[in-house]
Amino acid sequence: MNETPQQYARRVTGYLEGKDPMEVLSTTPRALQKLVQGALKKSLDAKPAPDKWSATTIFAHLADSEIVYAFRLRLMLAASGCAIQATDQDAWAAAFDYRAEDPAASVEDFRVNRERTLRMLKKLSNEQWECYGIHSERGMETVRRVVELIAGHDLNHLRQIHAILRK
Ligand code: NI
Repeated sequence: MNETPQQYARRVTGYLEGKDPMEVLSTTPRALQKLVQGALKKSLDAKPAPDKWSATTIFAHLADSEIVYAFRLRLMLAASGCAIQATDQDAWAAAFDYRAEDPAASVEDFRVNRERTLRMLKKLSNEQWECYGIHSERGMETVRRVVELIAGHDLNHLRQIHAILRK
C-alpha cells in the first residue's frame, strides 16, 4: 500500500472508533482463535490477490509483531527517549517463511506474548504511560500511543482476515 508512515498510523488508529485500546488488546487473541478454528487450510493459504498476503501469512505476521511490540515497549519503558528501529514486514515474511507457518501455532504464540504484554501494561504508573521512543519513520511515540497503534493494528488485520475467509 502506498501510504506514508504517518498516513498508516492515522488509518490504523481510525479503526478504533472510540474503543478502549486495552479492551481491544485483551479480546484479539480469542477473535483470532475463532477465525482459525474451523477454517480450511486451503482458505487459510489462499492469497486474495497475487501481491496480497494469505490469512496464514497474516497470522504469522501478527505473532512476530507481538514480539516486536513487546520488545519496543520494554525499550521505551527502561530507557525513555531511546531510538526505535522500523521493521520491513515483507522482509520478515520472506526471511521467516510465513507461508509455511501453522496458523494455529501462530495464534497460540500471539496469545502467550499478548498476555505477557497486558500483564506488564496493567502495572504501569501514569508516568510510565508517557515514556517514549523515537521511531525511525514516525518520530516520537509514547507507550500510550504505541498501545493505540497495536490496537489499531489488531483491528486492521482482523478485518483483513475476515474478508479473506469471508466470515
Ligand atoms: Ni501489520
